[in-house]
Amino acid sequence: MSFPKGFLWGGATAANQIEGAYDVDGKGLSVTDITTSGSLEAPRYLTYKLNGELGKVPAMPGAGLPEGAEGAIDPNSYYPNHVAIDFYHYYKEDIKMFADMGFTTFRLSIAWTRIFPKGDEEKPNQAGLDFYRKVFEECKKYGIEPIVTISHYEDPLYLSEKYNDWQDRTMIDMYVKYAKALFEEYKGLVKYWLTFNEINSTLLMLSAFGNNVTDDATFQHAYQKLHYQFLASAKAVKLAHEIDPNYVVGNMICGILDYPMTPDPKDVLATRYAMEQTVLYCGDVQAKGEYPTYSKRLWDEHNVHLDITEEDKKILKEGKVDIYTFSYYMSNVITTHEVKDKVGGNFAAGAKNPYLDYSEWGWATDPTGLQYYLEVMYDRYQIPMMVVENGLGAVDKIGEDGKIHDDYRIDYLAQHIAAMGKAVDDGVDLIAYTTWGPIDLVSAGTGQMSKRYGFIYVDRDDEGKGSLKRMPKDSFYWYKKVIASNGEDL
Ligand code: BGP
Repeated sequence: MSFPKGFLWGGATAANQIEGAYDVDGKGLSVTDITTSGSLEAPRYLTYKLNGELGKVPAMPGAGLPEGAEGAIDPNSYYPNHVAIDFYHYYKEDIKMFADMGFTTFRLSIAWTRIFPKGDEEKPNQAGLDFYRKVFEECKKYGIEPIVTISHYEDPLYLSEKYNDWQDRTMIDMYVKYAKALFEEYKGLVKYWLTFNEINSTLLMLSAFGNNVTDDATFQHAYQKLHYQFLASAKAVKLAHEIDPNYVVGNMICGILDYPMTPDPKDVLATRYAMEQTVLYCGDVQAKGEYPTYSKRLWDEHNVHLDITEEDKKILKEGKVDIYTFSYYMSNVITTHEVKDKVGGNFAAGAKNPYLDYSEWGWATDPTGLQYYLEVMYDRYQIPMMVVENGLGAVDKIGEDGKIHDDYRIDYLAQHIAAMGKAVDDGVDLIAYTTWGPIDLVSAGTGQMSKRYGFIYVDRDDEGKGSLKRMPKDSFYWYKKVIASNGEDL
């Protein structure tokens, strides 16, 4: 197994899940700032005000705020993203710890509302631009190459409400204005940009993980949102290359692999259809620059009508991504038959795979699936790839000796790195690997801190209590060794 010389090793984060400082230095409210905490058993809520009354609605796919409601912070609710792990003030210490592990890359997102607080301003908020410049300069001090996600589920609340979650073309202009400000500001400091984090989650969340959403209106909303995001992404790619030909721009897909539960041809076809809707549709538009032939079936299935103009098609063709990046945590099982053995958990409810183990959150551990995904998608798109999220969320305990022996995380990551190495040996042009959560952070799905991913433990619990003290786990020293050996010594 041999990772190429110069392969980028690091970890991935998102602004809303690490920074905190949700209302500092001019930052505006993003949708995550009105999202309460939840758990494996109970959903996170969006809190709002309607006719002067506070209310809340489950933050689930297809659920928006009630008509006329405005997102609002309920003083009696707890919002984990308001402080998160306070990376906003700890960034120097955290980046130093990443450097101590030997990171050569670090994936983070820029909070849109630090740059454009409401999203419709003409000029960017300089304090926001200044913060990320300091972060990137800190990375460069250690030879760490940033991979920057432009939008990681952090839409400005004002825009989200005004344009009903990307239901208006104006959102494209708002996004491109934001991306332009970043491309101009960080020229020479940043090389890698990702346009939208897990852009396919808009569809994935409707039909996978047991969320069996079926109403046409929700699918119309989802496909329309995606059409405008595809255009925004394509315009950003083209603009990036105009501003700095050295910029490399990628998409970012939530790479959930589906397997048929039985060899019944109906299950095999159903699995292909599931993959097309949840993973291939977005990857094809962004990496091939056009809607795939099966789009018509997907739209007809839910009576979806999109306003796709000839100009739109030209934009998509001209804005194909340079690299294909994705997150990989688990695989799923699809069947047309009755499911006897179900897996529970958040985002993972469905037929259980009898050949795989599952985490406390119901996510299957499937390193072979990662090798398979890499080889299938490289064959499909033939552009360089990055794995920009992969990790094990687990309940880590501090041992009697005051240390955290997370050998289960070492085992999970070692298997997945070995699988990537096999894909590389099979010819896949893989250029980077960033584990999800190099440092404990707020879970997107549940808002918990107790679903820990990090090589670094952060003293903060699900109720927001703790000193925020950082502490290396056993995996911290293991990953240092992996990086030093360029993936050889697992
Ligand atoms: C992905 C998101 C990340 C991260 C990850 C882990 O969907 O891109 O932001 O949250 O999921 O999921 P969770 O945090 O729910 O464990």
